[in-house]
This record gives sequence, structure tokens and C-alpha cells, in this order.
Amino acid sequence: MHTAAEGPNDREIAANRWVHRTVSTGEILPCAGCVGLAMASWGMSTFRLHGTVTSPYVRRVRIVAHELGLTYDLVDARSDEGQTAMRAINPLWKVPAVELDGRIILDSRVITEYLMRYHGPAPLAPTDPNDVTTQNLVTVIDGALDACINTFYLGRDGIAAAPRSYMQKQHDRTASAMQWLDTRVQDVWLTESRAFGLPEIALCTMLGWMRFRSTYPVEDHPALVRCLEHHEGRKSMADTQPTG
Ligand SMILES: N[C@@H](CCC(=O)N[C@@H](CS)C(=O)NCC(=O)O)C(=O)O
Repeated sequence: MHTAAEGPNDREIAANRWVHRTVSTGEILPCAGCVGLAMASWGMSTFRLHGTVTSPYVRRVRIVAHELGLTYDLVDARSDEGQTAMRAINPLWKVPAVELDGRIILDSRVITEYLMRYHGPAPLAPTDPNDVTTQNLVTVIDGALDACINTFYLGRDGIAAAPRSYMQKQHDRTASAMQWLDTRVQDVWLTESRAFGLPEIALCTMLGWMRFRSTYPVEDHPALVRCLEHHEGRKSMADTQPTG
């Protein structure tokens, strides 16, 4: 068991020890529901996080866990065993996927909102599901990141963006969204609450991944860079930097 605050170090990742015990050793553990009940009675919460230490979507969950003081076991989806375990619970074959409180929870947005609802929100800024302006911000961040991840993986497969191709549209979609977002940052915040919450986490993890993978010229957007550079010193952000 690791605390979210500790996070894996490079040696642990390299040694592939940052995986759930059942995956690495075959040891039989109580089911997630039993663990959830036991942890709840101790006043603690832990969960199983299927993911990688490079994924920006998984990083959102790791940051929220860190902020809320929750612990998790990371099932590393880069290993064959981790990939099999993740596909057994997520028909979309995507990370993050979480096993918590006896439930399977899919999609970073659903997972982080669940964690905030039942185990937070403090010290994070609360999210209001009826606040359409803020929901739109996160939707645009998700769309920009999805398009950029898409072109990154297709590019790795040797597919180039021909003029007027769908691949080119994905590039242009990312640029359009980034431009729009750049005008929405006030000082270093995305919302009027001027407090660190899911919109800032979504934005900064996207920008961090774009820099890490060199997938998009983030420096073209000074307001976005200002926001990232302000928040990346926060402990939950610093401890979850993409590695590998
Ligand atoms: N909407 C999903 C997106 C998750 C996502 O795209 N995850 C990527 C990793 S960053 C993935 O698992 N990709 C695997 C694939 O597309 O095959 C979420 O917010 O969790």
C-alpha cells in the first residue's frame, strides 16, 4: 500500500513494484467492498487505481487522491497483467478505472467527482454540477486533450496529417480549444472562486502532458503557461509529474 502523497519513485516503477499485490503476486485479498467497509470503519479510504504514471487523465485522479489524503494501489496498465486486469473491468480499455467502495468507476471526470462528493471536497474547491460555465471549461479541456492524445498515438503509428484530413482536424480542434481556454484564465484561475479545483487540475495536467510529450506548443498561450507555472509547485502536482 502506498499513500497518494508518497507516490511511486522511479526505481519502484522500473522494478514494476507499483502494482496491486494481487496482480504481482497472485495473493488473494478481500473483495473491494469488504476493504471499503473496513477502511471506512477505520476512518480511512483506499482504492485500486488502474492507470499509468504518464496519463494526464490518471494524474487527475492521483492529484485529487493526494489532496484528499486518500491512499490507492496503482495497477500499472503498462504491464501485461495490469492491462488484462484493467480490460476485465473497463470495456473501453482506457485508464483511469477505479475500484472503490465495492464499485467500478470509469472515466476521470466521474471518478474525481465521486471522490470529491464522498471523500472531500476540502481542501479542493467544490464543484457545482449546475455551473454550466465551469462544466463547459472542463468539457473543452477534455476535447482538446482527447484530440491531442489521438494525434499523438496516430503519429506514433506513422500516420501524418494530410491537408483537410480528419487527423488535421484533430490538430486544429486542439489549437481552437487552447485558444479559447487562453482567454478564459483570470490571473491563474479558471473560475471566479479563485481556488484550486477540478478545472485547474484538468488544465494543468493537460498542459503538463503536452510539455512532457512535446505534442503541442503550450508556450503559444501565455495565460495558460502562467496558470501551469503557478500551480505546478503545489505538492500534489509536484509529486505526480509524468515520468518514464
Ligand atoms: N474520457 C476518459 C479518457 C481516458 C483516456 O483517453 N485515457 C487514455 C490514456 S491518457 C487511454 O487509456 N488510452 C488508451 C487507448 O486509447 O487505447 C477519462 O477522462 O478517463
